[in-house]
Amino acid sequence: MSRRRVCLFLPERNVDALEGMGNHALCPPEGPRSKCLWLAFKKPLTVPPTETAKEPQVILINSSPKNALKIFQPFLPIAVPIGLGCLAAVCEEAGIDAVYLDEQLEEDMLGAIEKALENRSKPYIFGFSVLTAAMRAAVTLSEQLHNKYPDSVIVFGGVHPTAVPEEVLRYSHIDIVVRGEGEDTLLELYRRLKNRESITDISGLSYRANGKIVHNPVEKDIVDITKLPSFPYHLFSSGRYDLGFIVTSRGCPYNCIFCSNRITTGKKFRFISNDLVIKQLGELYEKHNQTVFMFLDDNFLVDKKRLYDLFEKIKQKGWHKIMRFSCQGRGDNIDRPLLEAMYEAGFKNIFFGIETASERLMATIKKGETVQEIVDAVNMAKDVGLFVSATFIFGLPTETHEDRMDAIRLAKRLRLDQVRFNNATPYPGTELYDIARSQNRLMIQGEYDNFSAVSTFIESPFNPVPFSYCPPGSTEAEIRDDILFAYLAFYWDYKKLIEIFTKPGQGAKWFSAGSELKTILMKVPALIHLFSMMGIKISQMFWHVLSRKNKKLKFKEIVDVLLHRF
Ligand code: B12
Ligand code: SF4
Repeated sequence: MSRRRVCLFLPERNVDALEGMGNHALCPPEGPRSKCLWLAFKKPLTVPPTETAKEPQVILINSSPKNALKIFQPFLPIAVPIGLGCLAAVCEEAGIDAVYLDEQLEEDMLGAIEKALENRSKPYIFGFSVLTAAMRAAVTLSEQLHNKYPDSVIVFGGVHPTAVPEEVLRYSHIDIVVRGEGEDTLLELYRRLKNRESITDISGLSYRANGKIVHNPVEKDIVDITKLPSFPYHLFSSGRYDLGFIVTSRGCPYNCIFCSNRITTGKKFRFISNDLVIKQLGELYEKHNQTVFMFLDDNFLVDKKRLYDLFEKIKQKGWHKIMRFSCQGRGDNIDRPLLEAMYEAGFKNIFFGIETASERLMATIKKGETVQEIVDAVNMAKDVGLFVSATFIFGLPTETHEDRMDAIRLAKRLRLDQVRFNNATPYPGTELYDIARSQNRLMIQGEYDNFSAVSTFIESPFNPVPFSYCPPGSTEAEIRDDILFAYLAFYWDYKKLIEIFTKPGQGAKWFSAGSELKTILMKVPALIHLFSMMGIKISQMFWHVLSRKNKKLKFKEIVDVLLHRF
């Protein structure tokens, strides 16, 4: 029985007759012969039908730019690539022996892949997990892999490819984009490629066919996360990752204009069972010695019933005495009884996205809550005894210098424990992106190389990263100075600085020089470098004010900060 050979892009056409031609006639015009997915799997197809064809080898790659956190790199734990982990879990469950590699860990990624593939035979499916900041790294590596293994299939997934599949498929070496949550799609894609079946009708897939980019509609927009396997922490237990995290839900019903969360995980809030949460915490405690956990859910506090039940389960285990938890939440989801119950269950840290002190801006960014609601929530959390971290965003549409000064005053007044001041970044797929573009103020450098919400803080003073958006009425230099001024105003307090060093596990894990003396001592050179760089950046800010290059930030405001009068 012979199997029909099909071009995966155009399954209705029999391609037997085309074999031996220089360029596959059915391939997209820009694609050379090696771009043809059918030819990619040609070798196994030519084995006699009685022999079993070789299974494709899946290689999942977490893309990451080198030295992503710049001067802060030595002080931050390496985060487990959660999306890749979720895909790994379903591969394991389905019996697919996939390879997992993380660019955050490898000095020579290409070499690491070659090594991993030494005893694994073709055909290869390379799956890249890509955030916006990692797009350049992903394009570079995938191109190298395509050149080295021209008969492989290259698949991109994650928030960036989901937001801009068309742009991603501009690169002729990238064959497929998987849009949205990838568990079901990856398994289906694997099954079809393995069985030499057409992939053209897979939900949520984008690909090139006949010179055009086709976007298959998404039939089922979300994955049923209650049916997913447990997160595969064992795959990340090399000691290099921070395993103190758990994700218990997906989806966010809100509409914040700067946020790209909904692009992949959708608006419907869904959560896994509390029994599974307890099972995962138990595994992390017993097998991986973890006691400090961050609940990395977009919106942990949405469903109170599930929370009270979870708190009870944690207490029944006695873990509230030995573990410490943190989570992020919205002010409008919080009330005092909830905070007290959290605290009792071991939740000692909470993180809020405050974003702004201006009700006008809060409406502009469509957060769906008021500044007052967040202020009330922060005050309650402080009263209950929680360690409170928060972020503000500088450079929002219509924002003024005064709005930014108000935000700094609010951060100080609220007695927040840790604060981060980010620069507004119009990530693709967000409403802020559309606003920036409509204002003709979207600045994309290279392959989104300048899309970093934390660039002002982490960049070197000698190599500043140009902003991707700057609202009318403010200059980039003014916003950058205001961000540095905000950090100075907030952290010009020896108690806060001491706390950063003495309580490294505290807060949102934004900075840790280590908890043991030996680790801290080893980081002394990096600390000196960090302090010098921060010192230079703050001096630059001073100089802009003194030389009147920046006329908005006042010398008096700096003096007030230094004298603790701001
Ligand atoms: C937890 C979290 C973190 C954690 C851990 C991140 C990590 N390593 O995964 C920490 C705190 C470290 C972090 C840091 C940052 N984060 Co973050 N983070 C999140 C958050 C809230 C949840 C991530 C998560 O668990 N997602 C759940 C999984 C299931 O979704 P997923 O990762 O998208 O993966 C699914 C699909 O995309 C798809 N998929 C993914 N890869 C692939 C690959 C293939 C081959 C296929 C087929 C499918 C596929 O299938 C997966 C499973 O369903 C997301 C928001 C969100 N909801 O995603 C933001 C988010 C990813 N972070 C974001 C940002 C910007 C950052 C930072 C740059 C911080 C900052 N403010 O500047 C840093 C840098 C991170 C880095 N290493 O590059 C942005 C990314 C925006 C963008 N367009 O790139 C997001 C979307 C939030 C936002 N503000 O909009 N983050
Ligand atoms: S910022 Fe938070 S509340 Fe707003 S859309 Fe994103 S996840 Fe939801």
